[in-house]
Amino acid sequence: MTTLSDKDKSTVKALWGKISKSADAIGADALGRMLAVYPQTKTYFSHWPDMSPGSGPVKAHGKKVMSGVALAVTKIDDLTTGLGDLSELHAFKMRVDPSNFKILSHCILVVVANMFPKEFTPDAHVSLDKFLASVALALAERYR
Ligand code: HNI
Repeated sequence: MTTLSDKDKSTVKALWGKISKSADAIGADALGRMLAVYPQTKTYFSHWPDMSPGSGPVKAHGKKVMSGVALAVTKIDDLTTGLGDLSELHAFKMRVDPSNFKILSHCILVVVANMFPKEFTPDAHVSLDKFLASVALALAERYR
């Protein structure tokens, strides 16, 4: 597993400072893409009236997901502890297969690259990718 260096942490915090005002839009687009591109992820949201990109539930849940990412940025020094409660919820309440965390992480990366091409430098790309992989790993922690 990749550990986040001090440089990764400062790069992610600086990037987050530039993009967090668009967190809701990033979340909505990333979640909409996840459901459209990886339809196996739709099983968890079958109670929604509309799972298509831009729908009300997709926007609302995208916002929730990004509040989790915002929390992760504040807990970047200890993601396992910081995301422990969220991991527990996904494991035992929502029962989300942890392989899906990597899928959503990928979609978030794609959306940030798409919405912030100037900020998405190679350095920012590496550190954000490592950070999202660490978030996915921390969310998978309470499954056993
Ligand atoms: Ni996730 C609820 C954060 C990935 C399915 N999810 C949440 C909540 C947050 C959150 C925050 C609200 C918790 C609460 O009620 O207190 N989810 C995150 C983060 C990621 C993630 C940070 C990864 C980056 N969640 C996923 C994935 C799936 C998923 C990949 C399924 C494919 N999440 C859910 C479901 C709920 C949920 C289902 C409950 C929704 C609801 O309406 O109660």
